[in-house]
Amino acid sequence: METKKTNLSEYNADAVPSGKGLHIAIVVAEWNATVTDNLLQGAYDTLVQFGTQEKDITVVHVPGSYELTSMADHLLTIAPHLDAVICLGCVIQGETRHFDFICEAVAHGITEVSLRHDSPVIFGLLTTNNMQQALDRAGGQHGNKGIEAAVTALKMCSLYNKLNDEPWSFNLE
Ligand code: RBF
Repeated sequence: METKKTNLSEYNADAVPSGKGLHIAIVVAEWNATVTDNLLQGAYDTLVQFGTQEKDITVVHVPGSYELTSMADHLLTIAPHLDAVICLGCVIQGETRHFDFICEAVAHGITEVSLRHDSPVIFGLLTTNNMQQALDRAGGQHGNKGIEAAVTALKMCSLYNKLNDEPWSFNLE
């Protein structure tokens, strides 16, 4: 069924925490690069818009979405000061079962990595039936999931930092 809302990437800028002083890695898959380039642009621009310095944003390209997880894990192991890792990729349904295997592996993998390290790892994987659906969500009529991934990263960094500073305070307003 067609998504009713047209732009799913609308957000309240006042509710987005500052990205100033944060170190963030973006891991992006080369498969379906027309789509993932747009996701990367959306995520990168959003981080800069909210104050993250360009020198503090590390972009790492991996061959395919399947490699997102191992690279996120590796980066957090060698650079534990990273405040967040954003994973971006695009898997498009084909005639064989690769779609299910890759999507499941990435979803479980990202959850595992985020539990193994003390920094949020953001799931920015498009899993679509065709290229048009992917383009619609990578700067097209349904917004840009890269922007949403960056906003989620900023919100999660803020939550982690607040709780790390004051672990017993549950009033996070
Ligand atoms: N990677 C993607 O990021 N998106 C895809 O749509 C995609 N389709 C694939 C289809 C097949 C049949 C195979 C074997 C791989 C595909 N990959 C895709 C690449 C995958 O994520 C990974 O890079 C390779 O399987 C090497 O580990």
